[in-house]
Amino acid sequence: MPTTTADYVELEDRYGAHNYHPLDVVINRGEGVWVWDVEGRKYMDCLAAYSAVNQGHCHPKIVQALIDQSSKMALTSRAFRNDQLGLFYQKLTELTGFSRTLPMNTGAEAVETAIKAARKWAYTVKGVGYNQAEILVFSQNFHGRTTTIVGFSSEEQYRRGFGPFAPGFTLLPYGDIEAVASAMNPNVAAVLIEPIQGEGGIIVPPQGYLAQIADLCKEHRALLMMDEIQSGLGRTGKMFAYEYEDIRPDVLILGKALSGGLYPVSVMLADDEVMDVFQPGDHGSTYGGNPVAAAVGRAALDVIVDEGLIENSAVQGEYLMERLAGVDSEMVKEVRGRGLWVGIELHPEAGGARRYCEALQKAGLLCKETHEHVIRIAPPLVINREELDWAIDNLIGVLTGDRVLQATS
Ligand code: IF1
Repeated sequence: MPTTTADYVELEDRYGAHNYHPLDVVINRGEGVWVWDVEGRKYMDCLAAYSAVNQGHCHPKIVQALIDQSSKMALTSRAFRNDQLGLFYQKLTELTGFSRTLPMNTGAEAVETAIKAARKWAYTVKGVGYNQAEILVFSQNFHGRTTTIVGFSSEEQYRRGFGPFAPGFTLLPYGDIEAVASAMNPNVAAVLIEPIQGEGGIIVPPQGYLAQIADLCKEHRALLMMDEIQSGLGRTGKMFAYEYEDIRPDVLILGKALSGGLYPVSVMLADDEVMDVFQPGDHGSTYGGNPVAAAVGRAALDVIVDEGLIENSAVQGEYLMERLAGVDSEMVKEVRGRGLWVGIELHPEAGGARRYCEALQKAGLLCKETHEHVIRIAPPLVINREELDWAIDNLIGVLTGDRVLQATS
């Protein structure tokens, strides 16, 4: 039986696919913002499973929903109905204002669902010629790992070796409204965009950019499809990041924190005109909309609202930015973000963010770099001021000083 970190690492590396390069910390317990490794060390989780555990690890109310529902009825398939799905739909409509939900499991599946919806809407409602629909997407996007989705990634590594890819996507620079304006043409079915690019490096577009895209979409009758899988559900200090621009997309895609980390749950939301393109048999999923997912999803949404996590994200996030803005380190190029979602971009001379993440691990903070030079900070939204101060003190210690030297020597 494995017992040490090294044992577990060896076991994984011996039998698993090598498609990740994780930090060598083997976690076996979590509660709120904290996790523990197999050797009993305690860490603050500053990644929150890429925002899937906004509600904190193993939130008791969501755990209870999982236990209760999974011991009663777990999976019916959509060939039959279940008593949980309608309640989940209703909650989502109340929260978002969209009239309909289509449930899937992973984020990538929900994005694929939105792509299918946009294309079919283009042919059956907008009147685009068959197989001519175009979807505008953005460089540095991240929408998942399916072959269609990686086909329009601008990240060479996500694509290399996985072609041939699906046509019908036009890649534009992110943050450049002129590029969107000139790409618009009658065949454009939709614009698919992250309101803040997560994997791209916590890239916040210029204020007004999303609103201008929304206007262009209206003018050219294209759907605005917002991927809020990572940015949504409180992460940025609003329920949805698009609220910063006072707009409403035509399609909203959610995942990750929709289950608080307890289960894969994703959805595509839209109003009737778009959702009605789906007829029985057009689309589906064995697990999508199952009773456990529906019950867990409903509990996860309740926790975000009832426990004031959006407000906490806004308040603590502002404090985090304030304190980081004052960091006196030659290594830091820029600090950016919104709510409890912050990217610290380092100068190339810093030698990459990975070694800082390794140093932070030694200091008791689990962070993950994105791209080569950005440390991202995205703790569960249940974090309190005391915990945040502790994290920032350590972060500043690592960014400004000898802790990195110590850790990497
Ligand atoms: C991995 C990244 C983050 C997403 C947005 C869709 C999806 C994601 C905006 C797909 C997923 C993940 C997947 C995970 C790591 C992570 C990630 F670095 F890869 F890009 F968060 F920044 N839209 N993001 O962020 O959702 O199918 O995974 O449920 O290792 O691939 P999924």
